[in-house]
Amino acid sequence: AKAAARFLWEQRDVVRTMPKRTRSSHKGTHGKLLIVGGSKAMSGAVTMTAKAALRSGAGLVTMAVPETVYEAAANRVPEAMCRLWPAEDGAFAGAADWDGLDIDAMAIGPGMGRTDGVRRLVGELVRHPVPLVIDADALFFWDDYAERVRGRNAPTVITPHPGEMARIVHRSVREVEHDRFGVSKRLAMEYGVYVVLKGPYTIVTAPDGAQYVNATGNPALAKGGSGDVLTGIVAAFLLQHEAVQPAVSNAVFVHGKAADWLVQHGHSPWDVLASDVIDALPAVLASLT
Ligand code: NPW
Ligand code: AMP
Ligand code: MG
Repeated sequence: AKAAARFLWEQRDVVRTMPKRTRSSHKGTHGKLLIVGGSKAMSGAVTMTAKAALRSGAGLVTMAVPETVYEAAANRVPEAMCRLWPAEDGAFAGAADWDGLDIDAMAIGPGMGRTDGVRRLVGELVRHPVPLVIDADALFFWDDYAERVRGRNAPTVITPHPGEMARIVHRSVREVEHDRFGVSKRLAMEYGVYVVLKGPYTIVTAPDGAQYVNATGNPALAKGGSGDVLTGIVAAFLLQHEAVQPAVSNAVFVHGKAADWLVQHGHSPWDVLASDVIDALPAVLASLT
């Protein structure tokens, strides 16, 4: 049998694969990202994703949110554009409004909730043929659209934490944690997706089964919002890298490194907020140029 291809993705790999920003670039060069998320009870998630994406170099970011959370979302990230999609009970009502939307990549899930409207919307969004990051509540409906994901002809990245992964593969969290490599690899190869199984030592698995382990990050990230920030970095890097795996691994590395930087610069493992992780991105990215 062929030996398992497993690699540690280190700082030198990041430095080697980070894209350069050319002198002649303009905001369109670096990609138009659509982030679909938010609900009345969770309006912060989508704004953290948007801000993280902008801090990670995305050229133009639009947040599509249920119309009921529009003001909360728009007011928090002035650099992002905002699109109001139909709402029902404070969450998405199920229909996407693509009118005049021109996008290069999409991230879906943060704070969406799990209503039937969200279920219908997510099923529609995965049909759109652009690079796609699926996270959080959008992963809750995996069984509904998994076959459609297999047929996508643009890259798909999913970013489950162990609880979300357990639901996707119909196993317990214990079983997932016991075989993180095996569970990730089977899922990635079966559906042709890039799988980011989060936690200490996040594993990125490519559709060909190759696996890349990340060693940055610390328990300061064990707080609500951390994953929403990661999703924004992943989406922004997808827009700017030539290849998907380095984009995803670099995003995971930078996210963890930002948390490490914080605890080395006056923060404790207790106090760090997901927003602080976004605010630490400049220091980390500057160290990689
Ligand atoms: P437990 O808690 O240990 O018993 P869910 P979610 C289990 C939004 N947010 N890491 C865990 O078990 C997100 O974007 C909005 C994590 C529990 O049973 C989503 O849309 C915020 N979980 C939505 O909330 C800030 C683990 O998995 C389940 C685990 C729901 O996301 C916060 C949790 O997963 C948040 O990001 C592990 N290692 N191991 C905002 N400000 O707007 C086991 N679990 O139920 O899918 O919920 O991750 O909180
Ligand atoms: P989520 O559960 O979706 O908010 O995602 C949590 C994020 O924080 C993921 O990127 C995890 O890898 C990271 N994280 C959570 N706890 C730890 C930990 N103890 N050590 C390192 N990273 C962590
Ligand atoms: Mg999450």
